[in-house]
Formats: sequence, C-alpha cells, structure tokens
Amino acid sequence: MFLCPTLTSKAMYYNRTEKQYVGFATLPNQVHRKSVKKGFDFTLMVAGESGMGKSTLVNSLFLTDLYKDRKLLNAEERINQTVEIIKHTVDIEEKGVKLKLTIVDTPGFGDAVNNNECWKPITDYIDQQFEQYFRDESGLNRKNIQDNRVHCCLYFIPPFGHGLRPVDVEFMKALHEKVNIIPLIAKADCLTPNEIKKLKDRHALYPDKWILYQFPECDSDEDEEFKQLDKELKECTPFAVIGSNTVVEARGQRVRGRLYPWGIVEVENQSHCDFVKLRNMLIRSHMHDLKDVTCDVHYENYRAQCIQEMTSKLAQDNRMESPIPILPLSTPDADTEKLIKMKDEELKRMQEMLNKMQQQMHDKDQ
Ligand SMILES: Nc1nc2c(ncn2[C@@H]2O[C@H](COP(=O)(O)OP(=O)(O)O)[C@@H](O)[C@H]2O)c(=O)[nH]1
Ligand SMILES: [Mg+2]
Repeated sequence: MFLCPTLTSKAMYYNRTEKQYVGFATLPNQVHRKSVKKGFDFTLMVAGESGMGKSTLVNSLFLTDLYKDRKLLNAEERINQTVEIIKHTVDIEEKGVKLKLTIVDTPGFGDAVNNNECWKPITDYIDQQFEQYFRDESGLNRKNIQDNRVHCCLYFIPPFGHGLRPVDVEFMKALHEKVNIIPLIAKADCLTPNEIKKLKDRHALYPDKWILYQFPECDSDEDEEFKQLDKELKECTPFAVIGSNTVVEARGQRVRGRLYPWGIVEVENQSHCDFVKLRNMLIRSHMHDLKDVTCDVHYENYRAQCIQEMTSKLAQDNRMESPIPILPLSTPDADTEKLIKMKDEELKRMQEMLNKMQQQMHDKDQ
C-alpha cells in the first residue's frame, strides 16, 4: 500500500509518543471561536411594582443607560393603567465578546387600583414569543430565526411588609411554567441585616421552591471553593439588591452607591447587599443554564402542548386536506386570518410532523 511520506512520518510520530491523538481535543476551541464570532444574546425581563428600582438595577447591572427617554406617569394617570411591555435592546462588547442584551420592562404591573390578573399581559407576551419561535421553527427560513424568548424574569418584591403579598404569589404561580423566575428583595438599603434575614427566612417557606428557577446541582468533582460558592448562591435567594446610577466617593475610591446623611451604601459591597452575587450568577455562571432551561423545559412544554392540541383537533377533523390550525392559542378569527397567510410548504411540513407523531403514539400504544 502506498502511503504519502508526510502522513507516514506523522503517523510514526504519534506512534512514538504512544499517545493516540485524533484531534478532537480542539473541539471546545472551535465552539468557543464560533460562539465569539456569532455573539451571544440574552433576554431579561424585569417585573414588579413601579418605583421598586427595576430600571436603576438594570442600568447598574449592565453599566448602560437603557432608559434615557422614559416618561414617568403621575398617580392619576396610573389609576387605570394597564401593564405595558417595553423592549430595549443594546449591544454590549467586552474583550471582543459581543452580547445582544434585550430587556423586557413591564411598567404598570401592580400599579392600578384593581390588579386583578395584572400579570396576564406578561404571560401573553411570553406566549407570543414562544408562538413566534414555534412558527419560525416550522417555516422555511429556519437558519435566521430571531429568538425573542424570555430567558429570565427578575421579580422585585417590596422591602416593606411581612413577606410576599398575594399579588406576588399569583404572579409567580402564573408564570413559573413559562419563564425562569428569580425573586429579588428590592431596595435592600431600607432594611437592617436582621430584617433582611427574617424576610429571606419567610420567603424560604413560601412560595414553594419549585415555582422559582432551580439552580442546577453542583457536580461532585468540582473543587471545594466552587462548591462553597454554589452553596452560598443557593442560600442567598431571594437576592437582596440595591441599585444606583450615581458614583460616589467611599474610602478614597469612586464607587457606585447611594449617599445618605449618615453614610454611603455601596452597590458592589458584598456586606451591603447581594448585587454582586446576582450579577455573577446572571452573567458569569448561570446565563447558559437559564437559556437551556428556557429552551429545553419551558419552550418544550409549550411546544408539546401545541402539538397535542393540533393532534386532537386533527383527530376530530376527518377532512385531512383542510389546512392545519397551528395557532391554538389565538381566537378563531385570528386563526382564519393567519391560516390564509400560511405557505403551502409550511403546511406540508406540519403534516409530515403530525403523521410522524401519530405513528410514534400508535407504536407506543402497541
Ligand atoms: N433606597 C433605594 N432607592 C432606590 C434603589 N433603586 C432605585 N431607587 C430609587 O427609586 C426610585 C425609582 O427607581 P426606578 O429605577 O425608576 O424604579 P422602577 O419604576 O421600578 O423602574 C428612584 O428615585 C431611584 O433612585 C435602591 O436600591 N434603594
Ligand atoms: Mg422603570
């Protein structure tokens, strides 16, 4: 057999070293290069009553001013205000790594006199993003899908009172199957360390833990320091946070903080609040997991529910040639409108998918 001389010498080299080297050890580098080139995206929702410091915290977290043009409403205007959904997108770059950050703000939540079902526009918004993704995924141009699914929701709990209010519990119950909820105790500088501890203990009892984002289990082979940090992080929820858009001078250094007649509270000082822990968790350690859970759990639930509804509709409808209703969450009128717009290719695709699923179900039954 003829062997090219370079190949032979390389093969001899690897044999000599006795370490079989195929080359897949470079795979992480390839993934890293590709991800850096493509950039990252993350969609963060903030919810809670107005004045809880949501906008200030977002600015403090990402060191940007996302709310330059905002207009604040007076009390009269807020009496009947419904929840608005406002999206801000910024491109941030750090050491050559690009992050497309989308903040979904929900001004008006809990502000009206009657807060009955005030979380509805928020759940609807999250569902719409899933619906859009589901439709894009079943369409022709799957390569350039714009993913607007919400990866995480920071929920601001007021620092006063005796723990969660009914509206907080209802909000979390309504959203926990759609989005990763991370609760925060807002404006923690209004509380003494003892009060923060008490509030955290009370939150630890309720709501049920499963309603909130579950931090992934720490691998047993991680080092002790990592395990300790992971434990502290899990014990820390709800994070007691402080936000500030001003820089003040403390101990000879310029820091982000709030200046009071009796002293300075520093946003990034870990003995003052959990801001740093929250930022590390959100940006440095758990961003990927939040995205994975969104995709693998919340979106999959939505998708399975859609397909189930479609299958049962199909089973009722024997006219297989008729168009398939793929938008079970919308009204019949809107359905008809959207059905008209659907392309033939998309229909064919859906049909194939359904046949496959029915076949799978049939096989399972047998
Ligand atoms: N004491 C205190 N005040 C804060 C904090 N964060 C924001 N504020 C103030 O609370 C007010 C409302 O903040 P804003 O970010 O607009 O609240 P939003 O309506 O929830 O977006 C502003 O006057 C902020 O300066 C905080 O952590 N502690
Ligand atoms: Mg705001």
